[in-house]
Amino acid sequence: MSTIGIIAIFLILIIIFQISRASDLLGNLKGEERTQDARNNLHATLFLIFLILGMFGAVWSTFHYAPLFLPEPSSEHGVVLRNMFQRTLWATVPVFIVTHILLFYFAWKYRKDKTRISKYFPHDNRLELIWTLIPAVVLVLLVIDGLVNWNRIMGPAPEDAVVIEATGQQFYWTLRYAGKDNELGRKNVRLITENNPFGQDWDDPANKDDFMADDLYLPVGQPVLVKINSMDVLHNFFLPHFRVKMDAVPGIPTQFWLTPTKTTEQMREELDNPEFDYELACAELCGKAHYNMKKKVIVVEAEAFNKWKAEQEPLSKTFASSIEEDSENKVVKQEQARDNAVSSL
Ligand SMILES: [Cu+2]
Repeated sequence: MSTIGIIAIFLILIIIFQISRASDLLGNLKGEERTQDARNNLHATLFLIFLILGMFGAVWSTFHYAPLFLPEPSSEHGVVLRNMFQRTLWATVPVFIVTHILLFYFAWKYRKDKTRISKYFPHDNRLELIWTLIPAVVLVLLVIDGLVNWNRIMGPAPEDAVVIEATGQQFYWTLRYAGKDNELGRKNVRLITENNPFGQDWDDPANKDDFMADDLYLPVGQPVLVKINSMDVLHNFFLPHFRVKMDAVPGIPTQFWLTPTKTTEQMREELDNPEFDYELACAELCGKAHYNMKKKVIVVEAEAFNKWKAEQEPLSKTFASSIEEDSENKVVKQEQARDNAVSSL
């Protein structure tokens, strides 16, 4: 279908080109001056056609693709962002429509005409003031709106927020939950091994209860703080249904917090789609398998969330034997170092 569309557009362009060439040749036969007039008229008419087709296309595509739009936001911040987006549209779309109608209409209306004389109109203070002040005020209001909401979303999360860490890597996300103490243990990239995927520092007691999860479990109605990292290149932690998105930058931790407002079950009912699942996706083209860098997001009632959380096995338990081995090695190394130091005295 789209191929046929492209071919059709291409053919229309060829036809327009041929018509303009034909009218040029025709003009040549009738003399130079007539040619110029014909060309001006043609261009002016094309401007009008472009305006009408463009406007029609914009409206048509909006309604045509409306079924693919995201459903209502599923988080408190999502609603804030959606409203902000709509306010921005209300401020900009009317301006876009009016200026474009004028742009193309004027190009048609004021095409070269020997009977009309241009008016010399170099400067008007009042006009300058109007078209500088109005956009300035509107933009300042939009920017303030954005800043206030940015600070709300990026600012410190409530004390009781569930703490989750998401690490992006070509091409998957790893999720670490803070466990019972609600505090993520210290980690160090140098400590990463097969048996220590996050590079957790086992000397930090906060690491004892941290656990890893396959799906992103979230409790409904409870704030969640997501701390975002990357191990290699730029990734982007994107929860489209919650309208949150944040870059994962190697070496620079980022974060945001959100409060989910609808469980997966509620969403399935609302959309009348028993297959529906929230999705975590990577929104930064990060390499060949970027498209595959996603995870299922499961939003459940707080009770079910706590039950799930209690069932998870801490990483310290999963890798208990290798942690012990490591700490023994450490003791041996320390002893060796001490012996060396003593013998060198
Ligand atoms: Cu990615």
